[in-house]
Amino acid sequence: MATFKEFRNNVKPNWCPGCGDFSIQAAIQRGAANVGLEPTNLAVISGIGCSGRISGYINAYGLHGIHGRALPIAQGVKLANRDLTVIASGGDGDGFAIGMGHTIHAIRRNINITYIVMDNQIYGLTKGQTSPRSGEGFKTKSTPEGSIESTLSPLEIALASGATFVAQSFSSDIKQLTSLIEQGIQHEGFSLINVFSPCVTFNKVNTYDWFKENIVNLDTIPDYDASNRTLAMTKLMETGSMITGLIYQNKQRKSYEDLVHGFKKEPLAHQSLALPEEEFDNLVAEFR
Ligand SMILES: Cc1ncc(C[n+]2csc(CCOP(=O)(O)OP(=O)(O)O)c2C)c(N)n1
Ligand code: SF4
Repeated sequence: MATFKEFRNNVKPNWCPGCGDFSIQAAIQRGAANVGLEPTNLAVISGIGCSGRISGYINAYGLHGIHGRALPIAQGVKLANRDLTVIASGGDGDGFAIGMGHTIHAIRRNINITYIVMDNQIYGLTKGQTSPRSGEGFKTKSTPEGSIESTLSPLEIALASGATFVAQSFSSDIKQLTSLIEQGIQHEGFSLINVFSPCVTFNKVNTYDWFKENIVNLDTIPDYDASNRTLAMTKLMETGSMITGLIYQNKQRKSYEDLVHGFKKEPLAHQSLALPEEEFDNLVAEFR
């Protein structure tokens, strides 16, 4: 069985020292090993951004895609390879700005992949512009007088869009994050894990200390029930989306793959695409 070290490669991340993304990389490697995967069982598909580099830093199949397009690629990879564990990843700009349309439809489609958003509430790679996750009044080069747009709450949107697995964590809480990644991988459907991942270079507001002061860990809420969607929405709204832990899981709803009639389990590349003559004749007869 592979250990987390086998999910390491010899590529040195060029993230800034202290960037939250390092811990997310480590949590994915540990989570993959803990659920018994081998590097050849895993594909990590990412968008563009500092966070998007993650696919190059994990020893697994990987693809560093296009800004905002990690999910269409990841869903295609999964549908062609049902036995592969697929993780999609990228920044809050990637998934909640340019890629938001894909995010909503991937949520409601419910293909069995895990989507890990590295949420630093700013655009890091392009040197610090306001993102949809930035707070109101947030000052950057793109909003020098402070952001006048309201902050997007992607987890509330996810719940409203029919999500079957919604979780949130903090890059400093590697134990919780690793556990959520394991649960996300094991969930039979689309799992969304938003991870607060401080950008130490450009975001001087949402710092490690700021997150520590503002996060509300679900473990501190007695009798929280992650199968109760209304409760999940209420707690998100009450805390300004600052709750961490497993927020909502619906184990009843089947994945897209399980609902598609006749969808074969083996990878497309191993299937015979030849159509027996009798089946061909039947098909033609249907349209006569
Ligand atoms: C189609 C397209 N539009 C814009 C860009 C420029 N661009 C690259 S990364 C990025 C945003 C980065 O922010 P985020 O996705 O939050 O990731 P981070 O760098 O913060 O990890 C933008 C706007 C691009 N590469 N492609
Ligand atoms: S600019 Fe920010 S997000 Fe990008 S590597 Fe540096 S600390 Fe991380």
